[in-house]
Amino acid sequence: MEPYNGDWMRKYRGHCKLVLKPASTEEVSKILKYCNDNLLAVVPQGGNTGLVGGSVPVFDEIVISTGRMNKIRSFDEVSGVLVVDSGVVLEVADQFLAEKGYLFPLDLGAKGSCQIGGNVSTNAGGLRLLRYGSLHGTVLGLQAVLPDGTIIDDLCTLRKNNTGYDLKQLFIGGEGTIGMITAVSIQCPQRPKAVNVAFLGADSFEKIQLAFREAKAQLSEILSAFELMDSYSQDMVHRVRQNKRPLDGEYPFYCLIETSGSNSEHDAEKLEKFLEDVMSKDIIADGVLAQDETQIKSLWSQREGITECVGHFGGTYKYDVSIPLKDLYRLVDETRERIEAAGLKGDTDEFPVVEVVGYGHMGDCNLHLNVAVRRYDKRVEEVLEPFVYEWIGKINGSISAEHGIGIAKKQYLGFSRNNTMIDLMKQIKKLYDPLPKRRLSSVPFYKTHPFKAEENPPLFAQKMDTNALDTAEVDKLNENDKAELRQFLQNENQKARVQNTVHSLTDMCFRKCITSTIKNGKLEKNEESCMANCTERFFDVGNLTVKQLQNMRQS
Ligand code: FAD
Ligand code: 2HG
Ligand code: ZN
Repeated sequence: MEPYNGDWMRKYRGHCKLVLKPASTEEVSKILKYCNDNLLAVVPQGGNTGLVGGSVPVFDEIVISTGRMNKIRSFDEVSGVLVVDSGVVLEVADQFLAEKGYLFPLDLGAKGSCQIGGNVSTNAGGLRLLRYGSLHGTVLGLQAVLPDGTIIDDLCTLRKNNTGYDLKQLFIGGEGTIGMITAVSIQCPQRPKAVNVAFLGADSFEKIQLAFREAKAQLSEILSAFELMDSYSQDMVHRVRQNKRPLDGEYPFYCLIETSGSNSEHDAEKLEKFLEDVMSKDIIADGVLAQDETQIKSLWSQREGITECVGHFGGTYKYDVSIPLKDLYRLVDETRERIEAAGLKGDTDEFPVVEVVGYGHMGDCNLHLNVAVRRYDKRVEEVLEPFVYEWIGKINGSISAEHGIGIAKKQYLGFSRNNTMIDLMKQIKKLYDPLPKRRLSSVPFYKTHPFKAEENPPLFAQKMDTNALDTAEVDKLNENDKAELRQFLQNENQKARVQNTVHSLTDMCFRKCITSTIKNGKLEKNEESCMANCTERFFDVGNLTVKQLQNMRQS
């Protein structure tokens, strides 16, 4: 159960006891209907690579994992339209397309684990949005299941379809809050025959902006990525991997430029000319061009590896934001200043912060501000939040450029969306998931289902016990083993009963004590002590009753 209960950043944690792995849309429909009728909370989970805690069962929901829905349904080699189950891993889809001369129009560092349902649900942006656009444009159709089990079949494979509201758009980036995506049809471009990559160093962020402008002008239609990295992020990669740096010198800023076209020589020539030009104008201080596939991979890994290397020391506070280009890096500088002024950053273990780094999809005005920490620490969080969100709010940026809201940013939505919009979102949520009376106020609308109802908790444990045994296998055992198994099952059943009691007790106390919105899965101080009191009193009563019964039996 462990991998389903935690997230990639080791920041969010749930205690879910049941993971369901449907293999078809119909099975998803049956599960959701059952959970809806019985007020059981669920959370959809794909590859669990999300960076805002949205896929983690922080309210101990049932996890519905899409991993077994992993079929490529169809591919039209003329139109380039691919239809896949939501549990197909992104890299698997792209490899399938490569054999047909096509490309998946999304690429990102987690491609080996993330799934297409998760990508679409988060409206992931990734490394080539600059070239292939957002999933809001490339996804042509969806199959999804609403919380009450209703199947929405909209697996359209046509580009043009102006027949009323485009309902699929609500599921793209909807983070599973209004239903589960079970299949996706998507427009895929031809795989470029020629890919070239350059890695450049510059003396200032202003110069990187100039380089971006020149790249758009000179490389125009073949430009497929323009990625920013600061020296701190590259130092991290170097420190963790101990590898050779791509350039001989060290610079405050770096960018990775990729071109994708149909003529390798022509594209390489264009990129070389561009490089000569920006170096002669003193925009770029130094640069290197990849000579083969291995070098292309190695340059990309300097950029794609940042997330992993930054997390290497223990954890990362992540801010995935959209900011107008001219102000983009200022946020990193100001954040670093604040962390240093608070005395939280240093080289030894007593300091929680290792480094403050900035990088991202410069071509899309999307900055990733990462604060690498040795451990998650309230003092660091207080310096960062709400500071970062207020900063973004003031310049009309977006507090989530591509990772979504999840559990991490729910309470900060107001910095990027006004009340009218948030109210509309809540109404949409209610329309698709209408259980308002039974929902607890403390459960965010940014979750698929309300908290599970008091009367239902024992359900899971019993179900798992009966399903776990294959009677034919049991018959093969000798008498001793059978007796041992019986004893084991008796113990497990007893454990399950205790767990169920604790579960219903937790639910009851939860309802009584938790009145605020939960932030990062943590409770307020007064809520914590109320929960502790409530559970302790419950056990006191239990103990007294047992004692009283024993006394009665003895007398
Ligand atoms: P999960 O993490 O399992 O789920 C994400 C959210 O979608 C959750 O709210 C979940 O409940 C919901 N969900 C999942 N499946 C479904 C479904 N079938 N129906 C309805 N809801 C569902 N993101 C970017 O945008 N760009 C990047 O460049 C990028 N790079 C990354 C690099 C690394 C190393 C890592 C770890 C993450 C990166 N991410 C990036 C973040 C992440 O959003 C993506 O990895 C991916 O889109 C998540 O897919 P997943 O299958 O892992 O979804
Ligand atoms: C990337 O662009 C991803 O590499 C992850 O979106 C960003 O780790 C992050 O903050
Ligand atoms: Zn990103």
